[in-house]
Amino acid sequence: MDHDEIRNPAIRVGEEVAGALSGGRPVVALESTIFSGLGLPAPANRECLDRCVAAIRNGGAVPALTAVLDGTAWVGIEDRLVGRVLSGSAKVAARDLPHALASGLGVGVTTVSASVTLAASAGVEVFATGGIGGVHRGSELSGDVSHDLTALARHRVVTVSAGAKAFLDLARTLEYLETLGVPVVGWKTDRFPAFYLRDSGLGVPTKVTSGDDVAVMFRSAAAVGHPGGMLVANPIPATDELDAGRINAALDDALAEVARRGLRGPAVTPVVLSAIAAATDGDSVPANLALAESNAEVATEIASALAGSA
Ligand code: PSU
Ligand code: MN
Repeated sequence: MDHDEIRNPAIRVGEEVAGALSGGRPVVALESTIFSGLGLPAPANRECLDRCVAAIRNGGAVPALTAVLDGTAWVGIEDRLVGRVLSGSAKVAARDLPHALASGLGVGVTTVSASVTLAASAGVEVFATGGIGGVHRGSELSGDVSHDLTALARHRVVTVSAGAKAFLDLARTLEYLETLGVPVVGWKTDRFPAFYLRDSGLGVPTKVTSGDDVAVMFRSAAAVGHPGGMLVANPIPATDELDAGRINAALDDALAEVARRGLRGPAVTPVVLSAIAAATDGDSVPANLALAESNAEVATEIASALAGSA
């Protein structure tokens, strides 16, 4: 790290996003890990981003892709720079942001925790992802609990996801969200989804049926001094859901491979995702794209409701 010159810590809001925010128009933030090779194989990663961006624009909102480029944290990466993000391979969680910015990291792809942190700093209230991180199976020994959960509790941002990553301990993830005081609501359902599946077998405390429902809850939370965000759990569209037996067998195999290779921490997800893709003959990839696009649509409806209630 170069200490001779203390650079100004840099967060840059894209021009279109800045214009929308100052005009009170809806904005939806996106993370970048899922659109990198760490989240999806090329060319599905670009297709996923294109579909999410189109869903947001079709709904009348402005997309704000977050990432770190040359030591600058962007909220609303400009189109000319998107190619660099897609090829990024350094995963940046919220706690990695200080070092990424201070060291001038070339390309850092942001996780949910980093994206929610950046969205909040830029004044973006709604964020869409695929699945959040959470409590890993075996966390009683490994201690592996994603910082995503803490970030949801810390920042006033609505996160829309298809539940959490499929291979987590979902019951413990929900318990942990409760411990942290994060309201969890089901989008048109009272079931907590399991990424590729519409129902994990676990329930959620509250069902919402519109962007307005979420907007009223979010404004109410702020009014009573609630410090953090909310999680909106949106199940994968029924036509894109995978077969439960097949996906669970693929998950078990993938986790066995992770254990055999002794992988831990941030290295786990990319290996599990590619093992699942291989075990499902690639069917997990279109499912992943469909759920991400659906989350972007729901996030846009919520962002529009919030923009109308600001
Ligand atoms: N869910 C997926 N694919 C992913 C992720 C989640 O299906 O790539 C990424 C998200 O960016 C999430 C991150 O924030 O993994 C969580 O990583 P960890 O478990 O290391 O905290
Ligand atoms: Mn982790």
